[in-house]
Amino acid sequence: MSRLIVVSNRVNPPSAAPGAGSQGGLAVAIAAALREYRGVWFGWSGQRVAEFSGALHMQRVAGVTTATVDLEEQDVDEYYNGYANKTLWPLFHYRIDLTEYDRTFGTGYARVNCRFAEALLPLIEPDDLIWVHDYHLIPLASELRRRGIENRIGFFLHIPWPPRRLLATLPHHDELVAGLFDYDLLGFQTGEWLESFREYAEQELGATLGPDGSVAAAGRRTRARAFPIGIDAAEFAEAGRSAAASAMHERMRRSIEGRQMIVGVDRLDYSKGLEERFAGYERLLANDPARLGRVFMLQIAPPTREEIGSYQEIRGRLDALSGRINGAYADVDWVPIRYVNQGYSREELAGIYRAAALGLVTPLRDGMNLVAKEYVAAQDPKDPGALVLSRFAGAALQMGEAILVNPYSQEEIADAIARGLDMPKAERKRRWEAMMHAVQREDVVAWRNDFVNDLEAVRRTPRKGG
Ligand code: ADQ
Repeated sequence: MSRLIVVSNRVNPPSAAPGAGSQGGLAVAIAAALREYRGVWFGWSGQRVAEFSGALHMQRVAGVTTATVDLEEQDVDEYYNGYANKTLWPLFHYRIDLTEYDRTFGTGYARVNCRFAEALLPLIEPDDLIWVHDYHLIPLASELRRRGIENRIGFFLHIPWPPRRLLATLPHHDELVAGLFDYDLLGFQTGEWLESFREYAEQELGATLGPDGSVAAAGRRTRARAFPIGIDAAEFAEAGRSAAASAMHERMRRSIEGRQMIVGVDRLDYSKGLEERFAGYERLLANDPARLGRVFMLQIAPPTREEIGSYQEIRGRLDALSGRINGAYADVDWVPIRYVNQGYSREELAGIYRAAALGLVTPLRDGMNLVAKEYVAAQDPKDPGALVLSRFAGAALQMGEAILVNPYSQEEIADAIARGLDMPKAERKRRWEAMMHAVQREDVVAWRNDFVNDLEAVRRTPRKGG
């Protein structure tokens, strides 16, 4: 079996102490992949240094070997906060209004990808499979090929692929996308994003599309497929059976005091539709005063990317909005929104999800959305909660038994919440069973096996002239 090298911007090895702090969906997925393969996880350490040295920090944590490099302040500004999170993230989430185009961002992005390739080079053995993750690292394969690497290299995009006409607003978009043709395999979350990519390749790059998923342009050929990511369903079920989960479930049960709890769990990001969600919930309270005092919403939203202006602004707006709604509707013994800005361990999250009558997952645009899957996995099979899910999350394609909504519409959100809260138990169980089946079948193990097997099956013909 080939060795696996995983490359992602941040490296989050599995925590040595179970339950100590939170781990994002990607971190859990990658740790699960590396547990089985004799591999290395490479990326940025998260540390900033005065001068880039390329020195590798090697570590072994809970069976996973990690190799990280530090970056300079300017690298972090231009590559991470700049091109990745001020340019590509908003653009790929259809937020052209928030997208910043600055030439220095592009330069920094190219420089860091070049630095990553240099640092990674000594770790690569001839048979290794290299699996690169996400929008921070699109040019990495080209940088490795330029240095003579002929290994099989795959790329997985965790976020949506935008429509062609949106992507065309990015200066040098064609150069960026051309870099993807140095990968042997490209993975997208859903058929919809895959289609957008193929259309872009055909229309903008004159690519030829093959029936087997191959996409060829400018003398290079890659293969593109949808690989919907899942959660580690077995691990999450185990987290749900832990003492920490039970303790949290009991704590929630006591504080719910017979009311119905609606739960939302998201990184504090404008793509998650939190303002629209609060406004939709407010509409419910305004439409249906009988629910006052009988329902409340718990929104957990730890801040992310706090150095970026658009994130500071949305945080300010959410503080104001939750404050306004609570001010308008709260009573001496009840508040409609419990708005919490901290993270919780996976065990605690499992206990919180289970205590809720309804999960509210309404991103405006989301590559997949693992919270929807975690919510389903955490439910009590005998009395599961209902799920309201945005039709613009990749997860909606696999979870058609959720109550699907247009997250931009306050009325639809309000109606969907009411419907979910009032749904008879038999219907909740029927819908939950169908969703749970999909969550278990299309879990992170299937996702990883699928991708790695496809990558392993690639036959490479060495390129001429790099
Ligand atoms: P994210 O945008 O981070 O991921 P998501 O898929 O929902 O979105 O994953 C979030 C993860 O963070 C979940 O595992 C969740 O439990 C965890 N999390 C969120 N809030 C938390 C909190 N308060 N405490 C603890 N944990 C918390 C990106 C893409 C998604 C895609 C994933 C995986 O944007 O569309 O599904 O990658 O590919």
